[in-house]
Amino acid sequence: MDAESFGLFLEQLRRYVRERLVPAEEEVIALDRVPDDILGEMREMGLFAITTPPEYGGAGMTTSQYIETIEELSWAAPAYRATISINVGMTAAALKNAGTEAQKAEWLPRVAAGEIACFALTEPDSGSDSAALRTRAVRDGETYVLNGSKRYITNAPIAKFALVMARTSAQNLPSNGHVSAFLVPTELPGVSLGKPDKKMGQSGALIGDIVLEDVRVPAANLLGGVEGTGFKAAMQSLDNGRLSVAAAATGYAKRMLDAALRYATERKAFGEPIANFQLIQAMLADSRADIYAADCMIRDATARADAGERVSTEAACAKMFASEMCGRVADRGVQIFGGAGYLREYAAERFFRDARVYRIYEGTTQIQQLVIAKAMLRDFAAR
Ligand code: COS
Repeated sequence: MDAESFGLFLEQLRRYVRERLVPAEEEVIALDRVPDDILGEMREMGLFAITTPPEYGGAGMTTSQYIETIEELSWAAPAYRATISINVGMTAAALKNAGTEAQKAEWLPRVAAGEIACFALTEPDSGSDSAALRTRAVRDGETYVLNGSKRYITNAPIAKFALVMARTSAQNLPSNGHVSAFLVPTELPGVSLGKPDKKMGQSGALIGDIVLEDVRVPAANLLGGVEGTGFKAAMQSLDNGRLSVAAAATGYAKRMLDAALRYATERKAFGEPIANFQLIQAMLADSRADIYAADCMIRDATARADAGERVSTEAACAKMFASEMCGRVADRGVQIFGGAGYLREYAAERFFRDARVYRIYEGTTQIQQLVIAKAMLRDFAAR
C-alpha cells in the first residue's frame, strides 16, 4: 500500500478503534464474542484483507504496515485483533509462502473477504513440541483421510475453514518432513468444532478444540501440493504471528499506560495527585521506556522482513520482550491503581488478566529463548 493511503487508513482506524471498538468492549465481554455488526464493519473496512496481495483482492500491505495496523487495533480489547490476526497473519502467510497458484487463487480471496479461518497446529499432547503431533492424514485416491484432535485453536468455534497440520508419515522424518498442512473446510463431514473454552482473560477471543474423524479432504487441499512441507510453512507463519503478538502486546501496553497515567493525575493522596510522587513517576517512566524498546524492536524486525531477510530470531526476540514487557506494564498499572486496581470495576484488573497469555501463545517465552539460542549456536558453529 502506498505511504499516503496507508497514513489515511491508519488515521481512520485510530478513530474507529477509539470511538467504536473501545466503547463496545463491555458488550464483547458480556457476549464473549465480537458482535456480528462489528465483525461486518471490520470486513467492510478491509481489515481481513490487509495482507492479501492486490491480485487476490487485498490491500497488499508490507509487513511493517500490517504490524503497525495490528498495534493500532490493539489499543482496544484483544478480541478484535485475535479474530482477524489468524486470517491476515497465519493463514494468509502460509498461503503466500507455501500455497500453489491454484490454492492462492481459491483461498486468498476468501481470507480477504473475512471468512473466518483458524490455524490448527497444537494438540492435546503436543504444544511446544509441535512436530510431535498425532493427527494423521492418509492418502486414499484423490483424498486424504484425516483423524485427530486439535486444542487451544483461536477462532475454532466460529471458523469456516482451518489450516490443519497433520502427519503424512507415521515415523518422524528429518527436518520434520512428516508434517503436512491441509486446507480443511469445517463444513466437511467428520469435523466437530468444540464450544469456546472458558479463559482467564481476553473475553471474546474464542479458542476451542477441533476433532477430525475420518474427514475426507480433497488432495488438492494439501498445502503446496507436496507432502512434508507443513512444518516449515507453520514455522514461517509463526514468525509472522510472533511479530503480530509483539505488536498486540505493545499496543495494549500503551492503552494500559494511558489509563494508569490518567488515574495517577486524578487520584489524590496526601492532598495531591499521586502523579506528583516520584515513586509513581518511576513506574510510569519504566513503562514508557519498556514500550519504546519494544516498538524499536518491532520496527527493526519488520523493516528487515520487508527487505527480504528471514527474521525468525528477531520475531522471537520481539515477541519475547514485548509480551514480558506487557506483563510488567500491566502489573505496574494495577499497582498505580492501588486498591482500585484489584477491583473488577476498574480496567486495570482486566488488562492484567488479558496480558498474561501474550507470554504463552504463539510460542511461550521459553520457546522463544530456544529459537533465539538455537540460531546463535548454529551461526557460531558456522563461523
Ligand atoms: N522458517 C523457515 N524454516 C524453519 C523455521 C522458520 N521459522 N523454523 C524451522 N524451520 C525449518 C528448519 O530450518 C528445519 O529444516 P532443516 O532441517 O532443513 O534446516 C526444520 O524446519 C525443522 O526445524 P527445527 O529443527 O528447528 O525443529 P524442532 O523440531 O527442533 O522444533 C521448535 C523447533 C521447538 C522451536 C518448534 O517446534 C516451535 O516453534 N514450537 C513452538 C510451537 C508454537 O509456537 N506453538 C504455538 C501455537 S501455534 S499457533
